Amino acid sequence: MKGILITGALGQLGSEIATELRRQHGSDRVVLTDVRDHINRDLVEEGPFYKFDVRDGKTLAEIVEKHRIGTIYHLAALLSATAEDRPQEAWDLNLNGLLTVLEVARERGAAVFTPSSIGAFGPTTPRDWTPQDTLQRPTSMYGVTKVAGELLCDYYHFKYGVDTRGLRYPGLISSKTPPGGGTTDYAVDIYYQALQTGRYRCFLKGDTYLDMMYMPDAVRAAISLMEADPSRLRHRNAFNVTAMSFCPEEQAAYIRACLPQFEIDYDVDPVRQAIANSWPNNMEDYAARVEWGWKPEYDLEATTRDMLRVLSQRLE
Ligand code: NAD
Ligand code: AKB
Repeated sequence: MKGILITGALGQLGSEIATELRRQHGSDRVVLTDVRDHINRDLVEEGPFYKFDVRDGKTLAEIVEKHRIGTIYHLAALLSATAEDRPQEAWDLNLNGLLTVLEVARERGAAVFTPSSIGAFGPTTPRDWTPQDTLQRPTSMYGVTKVAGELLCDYYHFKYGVDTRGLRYPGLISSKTPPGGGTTDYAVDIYYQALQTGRYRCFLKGDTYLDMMYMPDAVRAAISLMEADPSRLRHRNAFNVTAMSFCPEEQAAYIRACLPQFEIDYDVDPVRQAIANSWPNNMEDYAARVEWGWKPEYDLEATTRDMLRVLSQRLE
């Protein structure tokens, strides 16, 4: 069987996809790559790891050849808040990084998974039950790169036959690796602060609804999509997937059910609030359910209980 390679493997999503793929296939068969190597040292040390910039196509091609890679999970990117701060850098990494991966995949016959995001939608997109196929005119640099990336992946599929697949992830909540510069980061930080200080100052308004997903569902979604029967896929880049939609006030209420003294207040960041205002309140994910059997397992209550359980053990 061919190997699997992950770019951005030490980040929030990569570290968890890496752990699951190595559990399923063995550490030697899952090659991790990232531009940094000082975090998640367990992953760096337990199997093949290469530190390089994903835009270095020569190095990537050599590694793909050496390890007989059949599938690339391409996760190296700048997220929405960082991208808005450094838009030119975001364009360069998010699109030239993707183009580099697609070119190597085309030359070596590898399949490519690339996450898109709720950020691929914009203020003119229907905000409630956002359809799979709809207007996409995002106003953030992150969103611009995500829409362009979706189109580029479809192009490589139709033009060159590369097996490209992707998901429009909502905000991801996880306990292992902290999030890396997104608008939905509050939904993770709130659990750490609830346990450590009993209070949280939120940078989004309390009534801002956004789609979210707990990491075990996000990992399962990516792997299921890459294992799906291609003849059933009418869409490819990228499928809406969601598990829950809530606002900070509601999340605080669920935390209070476990930690009654918990308090939240607000100090709104206009940049991240503007990004959140341009994203859907909640998406429909019917195409993913029909075409490859997507079904989430964690709602807000289950996510909150599990996050508080895992983090309270870790922070002891
Ligand atoms: P992250 O910031 O946690 O991880 C990204 C990783 O990419 C980091 O480990 C970083 O070191 C690495 N990286 C950065 N620049 C690089 C370069 N030049 N070369 C190689 N590696 C580089 O991000 P994440 O949350 O894990 O996101 C992964 C993907 O999922 C991204 O495409 C992101 O847009 C998408 N996504 C994430 C979320 C979320 O809530 N986390 C939601 C929707 C979509
Ligand atoms: C971000 O907020 O940038 C990410 C995302 C939803 O794409 N979490």
